[in-house]
Amino acid sequence: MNEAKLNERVFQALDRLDIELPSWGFADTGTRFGKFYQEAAAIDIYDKIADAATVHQLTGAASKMAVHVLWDFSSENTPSKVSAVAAEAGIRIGSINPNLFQDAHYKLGSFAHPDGQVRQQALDHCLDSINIAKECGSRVISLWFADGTNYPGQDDIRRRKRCFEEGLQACHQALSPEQTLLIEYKPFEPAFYHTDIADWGMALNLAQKTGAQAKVLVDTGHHYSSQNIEQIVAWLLDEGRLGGFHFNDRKYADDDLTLGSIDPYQVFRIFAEIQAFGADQGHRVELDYMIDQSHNLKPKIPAMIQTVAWAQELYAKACLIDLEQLRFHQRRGQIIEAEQCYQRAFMTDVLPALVAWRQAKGLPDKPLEAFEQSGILQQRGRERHERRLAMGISQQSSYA
Ligand code: PSV
Ligand code: MN
Repeated sequence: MNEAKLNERVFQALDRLDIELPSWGFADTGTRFGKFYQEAAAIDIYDKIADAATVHQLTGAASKMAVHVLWDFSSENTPSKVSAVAAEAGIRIGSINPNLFQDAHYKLGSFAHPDGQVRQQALDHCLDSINIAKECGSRVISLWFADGTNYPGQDDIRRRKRCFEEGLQACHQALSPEQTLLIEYKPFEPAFYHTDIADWGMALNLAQKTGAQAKVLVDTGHHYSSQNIEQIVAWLLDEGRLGGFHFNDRKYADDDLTLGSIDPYQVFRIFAEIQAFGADQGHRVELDYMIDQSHNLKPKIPAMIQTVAWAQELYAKACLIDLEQLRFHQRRGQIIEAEQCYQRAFMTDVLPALVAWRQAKGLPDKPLEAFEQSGILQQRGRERHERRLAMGISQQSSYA
């Protein structure tokens, strides 16, 4: 492929790619063993908006921020105020994530809890979240349930399944026509015997029973080792039920590592399925790409810039697969040649084209370096440190 053609393809691909950042990825978080605090970590929703906006300003590809209802809204921080501040900062509020796992009532589950009152509480929270989405002008309500059990015999798995069908249908009825309900699956954690929505098949089954606006969300960290995620993506696309992604990488379980840090070829293969599907359909595939990472060790804003920039490279590489050639070799059973269509695209250096795209958009050539030179991290660190002192918030390590 000559340079002009390559640039054209990459530019078209990059113009399409927008990745939502998680508000929770800018705040202090930890593992169950403790927290490593960062001075520049966001204290409140407005800091998170400022940080997400910085990532967008430098990468041009992260115009929305996902929010978690309980963590980000309050009687003071209302949806309209939060969205107005986001708009002023040049971004929008993206997916709305209800919180159905933190409250002590949810010890035995939310939608599948044995007690109808708790199930109702969970449903009410989802209905409130759908309204919050409407107020924020957000299209997406993203549901993740920690529901499950820890011991064989602990509860009736079929009853729990039917409760999910009921709860999700009730949510669906409250959606406005342009809204989408995303159903996320996860095999384990915090439940360690069975999780009610453990895999993509269960999520797909529930989405199909829920209604046309219910889709499946694939969190790349929520699979057993060596599961073929791009096959799941291909099947969900073919069923018209792929809603979006939570991107992150993992080595062992739900490790929340940076996208593509362990296996960039897998991200490329996922993007390849999406591009091929779009080409076969003759139109752009509408998906919600989101990052679900909370960096414990890396500084948060640069980690997000790194993530978005790397996603752009991998997406651009995937758009270089010569689909005509690929299909030609596939039909003839030419395995090596077909595989090389993938390998050549993956190995192509798209960085010069990405830099040219950045220049065309008035973005810095090197967003990470630009961020480092800006001094923003130090400045926000100082300012937030002072604010924490004034508010009496301690950042003492929780390690003994
Ligand atoms: C659960 O592990 C999850 O992936 C869900 O998407 C949550 O919303 C998110 O992490 C943050 O806790
Ligand atoms: Mn997730």
